[in-house]
Amino acid sequence: MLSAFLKKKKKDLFLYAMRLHDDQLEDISARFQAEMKKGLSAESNAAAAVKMLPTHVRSTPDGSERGQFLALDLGGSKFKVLQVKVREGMGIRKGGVEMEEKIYPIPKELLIGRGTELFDHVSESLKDFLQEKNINLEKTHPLAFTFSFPCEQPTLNQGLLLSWSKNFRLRGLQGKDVVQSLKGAIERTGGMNVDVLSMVNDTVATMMTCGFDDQRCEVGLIIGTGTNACYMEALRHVDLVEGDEGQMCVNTEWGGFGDDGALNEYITEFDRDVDAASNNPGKQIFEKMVSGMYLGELVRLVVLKMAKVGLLFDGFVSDALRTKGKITTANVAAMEEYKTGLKNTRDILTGLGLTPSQDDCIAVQHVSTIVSFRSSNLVAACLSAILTRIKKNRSLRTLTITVGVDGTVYKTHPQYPKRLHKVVRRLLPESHVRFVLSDSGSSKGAALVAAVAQRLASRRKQVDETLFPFQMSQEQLHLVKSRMRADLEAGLKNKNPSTIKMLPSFVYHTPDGTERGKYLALDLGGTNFRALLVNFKKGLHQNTRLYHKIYTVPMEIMQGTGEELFDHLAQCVSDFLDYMGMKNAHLPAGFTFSFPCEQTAIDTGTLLTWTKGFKATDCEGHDVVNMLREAIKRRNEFDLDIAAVVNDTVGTMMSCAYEDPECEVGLIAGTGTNVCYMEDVRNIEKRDADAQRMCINTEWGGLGDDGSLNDIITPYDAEVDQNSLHPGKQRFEKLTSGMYLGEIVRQVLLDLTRGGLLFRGHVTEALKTPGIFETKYLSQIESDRLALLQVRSILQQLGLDSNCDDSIIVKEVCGAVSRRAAQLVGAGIAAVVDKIRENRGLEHLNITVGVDGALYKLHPHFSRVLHDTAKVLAPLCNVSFLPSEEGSGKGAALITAVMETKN
Ligand code: 0WK
Ligand code: 0WK
Ligand code: BGC
Ligand code: BGC
Repeated sequence: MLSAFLKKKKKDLFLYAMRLHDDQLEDISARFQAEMKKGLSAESNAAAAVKMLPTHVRSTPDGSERGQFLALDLGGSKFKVLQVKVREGMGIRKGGVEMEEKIYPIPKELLIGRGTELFDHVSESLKDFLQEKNINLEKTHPLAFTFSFPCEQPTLNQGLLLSWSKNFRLRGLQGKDVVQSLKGAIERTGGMNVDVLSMVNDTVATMMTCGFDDQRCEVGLIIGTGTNACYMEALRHVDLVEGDEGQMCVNTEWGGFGDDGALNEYITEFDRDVDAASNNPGKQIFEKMVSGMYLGELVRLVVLKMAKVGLLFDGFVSDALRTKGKITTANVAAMEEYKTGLKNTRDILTGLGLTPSQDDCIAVQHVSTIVSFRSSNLVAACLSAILTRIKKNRSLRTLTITVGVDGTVYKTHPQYPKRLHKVVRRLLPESHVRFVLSDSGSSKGAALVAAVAQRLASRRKQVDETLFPFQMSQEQLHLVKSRMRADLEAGLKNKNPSTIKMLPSFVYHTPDGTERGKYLALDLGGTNFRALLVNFKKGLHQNTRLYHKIYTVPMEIMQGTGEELFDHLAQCVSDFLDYMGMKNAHLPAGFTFSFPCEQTAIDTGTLLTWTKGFKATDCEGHDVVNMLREAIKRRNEFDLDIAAVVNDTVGTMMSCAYEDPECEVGLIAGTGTNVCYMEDVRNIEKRDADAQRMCINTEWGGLGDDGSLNDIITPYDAEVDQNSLHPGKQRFEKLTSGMYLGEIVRQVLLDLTRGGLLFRGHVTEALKTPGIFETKYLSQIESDRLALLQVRSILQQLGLDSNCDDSIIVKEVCGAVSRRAAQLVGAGIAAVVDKIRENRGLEHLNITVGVDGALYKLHPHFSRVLHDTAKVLAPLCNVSFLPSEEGSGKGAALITAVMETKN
């Protein structure tokens, strides 16, 4: 007989391979970190053993979840049907959750039958639950589905089953959407209305359940029949999901760790035997070393081998000991009970038809300890890998986090939790890891996910409803085109006033390249004033020399007296002439004045009405050229010969026509919006001239001032118009130009925030401040290159504290408002070029539109949407758009040059 000591030695040897030392655990942790990376990255995910499945759960509970939900909890040791009331309903403790549940056993044969049969059983159980709990069968009940198997989820309520695991091995569902299968079964059962809002893995549901009471809970861990973990990963690392802002919960499916051989040196012969005898050999290697479905079997195989080699029961082996599953994980737990462990071991072995000696019992108890110790050690190693990754993601020195746990092994095995906690803390000494047991199963968490899904879905719906009026249908755009056309026609007629004034510009030709000489150009645009010196030299165009200086026009000047405004302009001109050293040059000047002026000649222009941000007094009805001349005279230090005053659209057309002779339309999409084009004189009733064509400044900004656009004007537009300097005027401009788009966005954001859909419903002072949302922010926010992070920092600058969902919605609102603006301008252009085509009786027209304005030039999408819309609405015109390089000032100089050569 072997000496007891030797025997003991040999026994220990047996289990030597199962004793894992910290350096081995650190090695396993490192390997698992590598596996996680592989699973997260798009190019290596397909071959990764650890699948790292995105769950579309983007946040842990934030206290706003509420609602009543049905819940199904399928895949663990017990299939449960539940009703979960979150913070709602009678007698609920403030902020509490009330649950009613019923466990429905699943007949064994169903676990290896057809998938549809299992879901029929699930659905019938659901119906039984509704009837038993007298839950109204008519009402549609939102349902949260916990399904504890690896599923690829394109969205929160879709789950393509990748493979079965544990003791489930059904046919016909792999690769299928299990939510559809559930819906199909519920339909087949009939008599109940259920809306499956979300499907989550049990780890995710467990994390959410524990996150309900502990905001720090960002990891979900199951050590039950199977084992698995999930955690909140930075979205930028989840390649399979678009977006890089915020977080998303990833279901690691760590049960598959080792399926690619990564754990081979830790696999013992017993593990191989368990795997070989399992219903999914080669799969879930890590799970088979750790989880409740296999621990008992591992112990049995070890004890069996030790008995066979005579180290136990004097070599006697009973049939029961040879029989698979005869030692359960519950037995293992019982054997490790503090006080009763040894007795339990004797009873269990006796139950297996063995007559164990005291040593045998101690040895077998020891085997159980080693096997379950290894399990908790392996879980600790992989858990510390996850926690280390989270720490790195957030570049934290120390991590304080909570892990939500569930599962029979963790819940019922006496030593397991303590051992696990101890090893995790030993592997991560500087972190503070709290473990919270999920006291009521995972369905509370599943319901919380459904509540979030419900809130997101309702928010989505409300945002879509809010933004729907901004979506222009082709019909609506065609209507706008025909209304624009009608008012262009009406504006040319003498009879009745038209919303579109169609102002003659007295410019009859576009440049022909013969222009020569030095000219001054003054350019009062929407946002600033520019003074330019343009020198047209012999030879090619690019020989034009141009110097300019930009001057701001302060608000108080824009809205002061006319005298102050023109004195300001004269002072800027004086500064420019000093700057150019030409105080005494007495040059001919062209004056671009981007406001509606009635002209009776090229060098006079009576301001009809201010627009945009201007409201200077004593100007409307006055000749702006005289007012400038007066101001220059008042300065009495230089003299100017203002030879022409043109609208900025006309200046832009001329400027671009200098480059491209086909340019016969000038478009401004800036602070304001407007277009001019070469109209046939025969169509201009109010002005006869002996030229074939004349450029008409349409002032199309006024379209709709007679209510013709009321069917597309939204309440937000009406609000912006009411708060504007010139209510009721320039309605088309107020739907399309830079001065107003930011305000429209602000009104929509205000409304969404008041509706609790944004910024958590906090209407900040910032959001109530007119003009705070400058149009430049739209351009920045909508740029594709800009991650949501930067959107948030823009919102931050505006004093709007936002989360990632908020920034997504803000970006959408900006997009809806700017897209509509570009489409409407596109419809306007289509009306203009089609008129020109018909004026000239052409089947097909090639034409170029010269464009200027910050909105067109700086907005990331405006110009493309404008081009596409014009193309669709004027298919018989081939319209090219030519952004003006030097602004309309050059155009004014060109016109002046034309005038000079004529005189
Ligand atoms: C209870 C949870 C369930 C999960 C189970 C896992 O409610 O979602 O699947 O824990 O533990 P098991 O029942 O497999 O031991
Ligand atoms: C630059 C032109 C100017 C015009 C302006 C419009 O030179 O005449 O008024 O573009 O763009 P905004 O400055 O309004 O964006
Ligand atoms: C499944 C996981 C599940 C785990 C715990 C594993 O077999 O693949 O999806 O989370 O068991 O139930
Ligand atoms: C003015 C037009 C100008 C346009 C673009 C509008 O507000 O009425 O004259 O062309 O803005 O600057």
